[in-house]
Amino acid sequence: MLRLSFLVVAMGAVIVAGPGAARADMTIYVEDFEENGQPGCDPTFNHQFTASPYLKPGSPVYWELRDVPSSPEYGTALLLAPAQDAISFLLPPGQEVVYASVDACMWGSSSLSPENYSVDFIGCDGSLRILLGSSLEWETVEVSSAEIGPINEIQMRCSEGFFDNITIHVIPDPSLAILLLAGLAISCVGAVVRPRR
Ligand SMILES: [Ca+2]
Ligand SMILES: [Ca+2]
Repeated sequence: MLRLSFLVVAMGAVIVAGPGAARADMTIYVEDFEENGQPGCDPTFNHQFTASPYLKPGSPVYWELRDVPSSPEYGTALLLAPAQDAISFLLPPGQEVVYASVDACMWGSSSLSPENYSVDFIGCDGSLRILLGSSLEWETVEVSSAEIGPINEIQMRCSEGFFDNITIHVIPDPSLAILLLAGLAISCVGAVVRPRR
């Protein structure tokens, strides 16, 4: 019976904690554009570089991993000048992204086409677009799954600017965890009520 009580408490903990809260089974991945001390991409993040949809057709696509001269603390960062990077996540099955953030430092005028300097977070239940400033200072933009559902993709675009420290918080899919615990609880109840010989 002690074992059954533990399982019921564990199930309650999973339900109460919900997505987004800090928890022991959360994994944090950061794309810092460095691998083994060299410029490089993290294999968890799948980058797809295309033309920005907010520039006229035929505009060049240029991206590069390079140091940020004015911000050595960022090390290597991603320069888009101009381009769009659509990032999806290569995660094990049964995982979901409950939080995402991006550091960005823009320059150049965004007055003609503000949407060309933006980050889109695409979730299962909606999306969020954040327009970036052009102040030459780093800013952090973020979203949680409470706003748009589990996050599937991040789209970053600009005519001239750096992006770095793309961060995601990943947890086991809560519905799968609850199903698993429910299955365990049922088998445990079966063991408890089974008549002894
Ligand atoms: Ca970096
Ligand atoms: Ca890295």
